[in-house]
Amino acid sequence: MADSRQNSSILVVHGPNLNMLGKREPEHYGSQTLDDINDALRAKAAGLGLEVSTFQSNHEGEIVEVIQDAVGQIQGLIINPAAYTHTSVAIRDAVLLLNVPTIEVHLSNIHKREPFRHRSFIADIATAQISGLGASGYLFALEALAQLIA
Ligand code: CA2
Repeated sequence: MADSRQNSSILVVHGPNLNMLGKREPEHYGSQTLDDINDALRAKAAGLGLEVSTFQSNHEGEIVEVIQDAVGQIQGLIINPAAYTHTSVAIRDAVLLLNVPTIEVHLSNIHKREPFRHRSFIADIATAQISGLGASGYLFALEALAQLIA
């Protein structure tokens, strides 16, 4: 008999400049590339019975659109809005449309950096924030989502 169970879908969104990971500023953001992080997420997801799709954009509107397109399609969101963390009401409003467990991830500890990075437009609508654990933060976020949506 066919197995009708489907893997839960997780969307991972990376904001502006994160396509430069591993190429500049390793002291802040580590030496792994974005492809390394996405590959590690896919490998971990397979073991957790989840499906991960990843998206990176340097454009606020594209991020809003990918989140809108995910409404009703995903069971969890991992988002590092990068600089838009500190500025974007539009991404906040899009995340609110989803109504799924959401983990905000930052590679660096934004609370130990410049004051303008301390404010997040996502933190109070996210389930949790992981900040300062480098690329591992994304994997911890995936584990957390696996438990939250089990
Ligand atoms: O720590 C994080 O993950 C941040 O979201 C990264 C953003 C920064 O604006 C946030 O305050 C904290 C910046 C991403 C820039 O990524 C780069 C990667 C390599 C080289 C240069 C920039």
